[in-house]
Amino acid sequence: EMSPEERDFQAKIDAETKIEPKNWMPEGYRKTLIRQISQHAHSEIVGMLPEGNWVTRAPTLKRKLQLMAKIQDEAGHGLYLYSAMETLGADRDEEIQKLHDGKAKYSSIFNYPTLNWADMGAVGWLVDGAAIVNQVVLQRTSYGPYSRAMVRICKEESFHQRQGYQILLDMMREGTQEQKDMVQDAINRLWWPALMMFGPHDDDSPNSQQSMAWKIKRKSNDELRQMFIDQTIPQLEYLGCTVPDPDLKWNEERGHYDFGEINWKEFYDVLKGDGPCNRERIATRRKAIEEGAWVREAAVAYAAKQKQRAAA
Ligand code: FAQ
Repeated sequence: EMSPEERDFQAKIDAETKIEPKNWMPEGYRKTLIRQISQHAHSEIVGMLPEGNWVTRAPTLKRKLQLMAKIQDEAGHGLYLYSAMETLGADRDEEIQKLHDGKAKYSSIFNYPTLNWADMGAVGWLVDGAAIVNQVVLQRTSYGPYSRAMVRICKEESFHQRQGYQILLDMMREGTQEQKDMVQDAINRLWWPALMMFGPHDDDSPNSQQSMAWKIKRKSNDELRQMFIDQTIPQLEYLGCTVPDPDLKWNEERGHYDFGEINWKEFYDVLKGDGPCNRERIATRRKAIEEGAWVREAAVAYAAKQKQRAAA
């Protein structure tokens, strides 16, 4: 027997009416959203680090400005998502503390190193490319603030993806053999981790069924992964590169690319904190928070002073 609140909530979900912060919602719905949106926000913030690694070594001023603009967008996405999370009653400081204690998840992809300049291209093309496939669908998520955040974020991610692909195109068209080899090397290292961004197989995804029923997720992990591969392989061919998957081939009957099995042990090792860069990423975030403490304290003191002045 549904309560009137539950009935109203379900009616909204059925009618594709967004759930807004002040509406009644099941506790599980609220918790799932806090989990997903906080993980998403942490991913944006930690995701600044692999690219931050290359700001001082960008090959031209133009590339440096583009890279800085992209990284600043990611900071903006993170703050935007933390705000969406706060509308659910979660505390930003508490959630960030969980990240710094190694208790919160963020996307596995950001625990891999960026070893050469071509990685900046491959991150933009593959990582932002995968992010877009996932986030375009999330524009239709049932929670209003999250859905609206995705609309803006997707616009910026499209620019990121284009700038990444352009880096790789330039290197493949005008580069030396050594630069072309760097592109292929970057793709070889980032291809499988990019596919892991979509999460476990649907059958091994504990959250999917309920999240799909609540319309938090609109397409499954495997569906999105397939969409990403299908749209990325023609771009790969246009570049003149390959992916490190001997099983990848077009399947005429399915109308999709077949592909090999992901190394799930590696995926779960990274989730447990044992990826190549997990410790370094968390240590860098902790240091940034500690070193920025005086700025936050000064801002609070300034705000208090302004308030006092206004009252006087
Ligand atoms: N990494 O039951 P499911 C970006 C966790 S893009 C780490 O399938 P769910 C832009 C999952 O959280 C990246 N953990 O879970 C950018 C769950 O954990 P829990 C961020 C993963 O939620 C580009 C457990 O495994 N995008 O930042 C991963 O239904 C370039 C079981 O999995 C988003 O977060 C993974 N790859 O589906 C920035 C998109 N996969 O808490 C800088 C929004 C799964 O139950 C540079 N999120 N897990 O222990 C989503 O769409 C979903 O949360 C999924 C996972 C699809 C990621």
